Amino acid sequence: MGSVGKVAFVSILGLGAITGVLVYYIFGNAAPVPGVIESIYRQNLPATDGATQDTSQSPSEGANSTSAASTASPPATSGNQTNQTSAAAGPSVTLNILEGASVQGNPAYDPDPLSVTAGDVVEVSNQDTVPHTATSGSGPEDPESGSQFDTSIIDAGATAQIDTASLEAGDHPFYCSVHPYMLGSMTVK
Ligand SMILES: [Cu+2]
Repeated sequence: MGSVGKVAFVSILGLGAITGVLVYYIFGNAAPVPGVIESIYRQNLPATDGATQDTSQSPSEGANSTSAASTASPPATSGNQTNQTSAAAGPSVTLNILEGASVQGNPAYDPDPLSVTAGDVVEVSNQDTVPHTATSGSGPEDPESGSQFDTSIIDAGATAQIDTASLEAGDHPFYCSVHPYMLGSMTVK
C-alpha cells in the first residue's frame, strides 16, 4: 500500500505540473499584446472627435465638456469631410482597403501613398471582410487625429468618401481606428 500511495502522490504531482505548464502557454498566447487590437468593435465615438481634439489643444477648457463641444464647431466646418456625397464632381480618386488588411504586417491601403489634387473626392473602398476606417493622423495618440478627415467605420464591402477640398498641400498620414497599425499616407498637391 505504501508504494501505491507513493506512485499516486508522484502521479498527481506530475499531472499538476503538466496542467500548470499547459495553462501557462495557452493563456500566454491568448493574452492581448500591447498595440494590437483584435476586437472589431473598438471605434472612436463620433461625437468626441472634435471634443478630444479641442480639449488637447486648449487645456483650460478641457474640464468642461460643453464648452469643448461648442468650440468643436469651427474645425468641423474646415475639416471632417465625412461621408459627404454632396460633392458634384463625384469620386475622382479611389483608395482601396485591401483584403487581409486587418492582419498586422499585411499591406493595408492601396495606393500608398495616395496622390490627390486638392478638391478631389476620394472614394474609400473597403475590400476586406471586416470593418475599417481611414482616419487622418499618425495614430490614436495623435492629438490631431481625425481633424483632417475621418471616414468613420466602413463596413466590409462598403465605401465612404473623403472630400479633400480644404486639405492643405503636403503629406497627410492616416490610419485605421480599428486597427491602428494600418497606416497610409495621402499626398495633396
Ligand atoms: Cu482596420
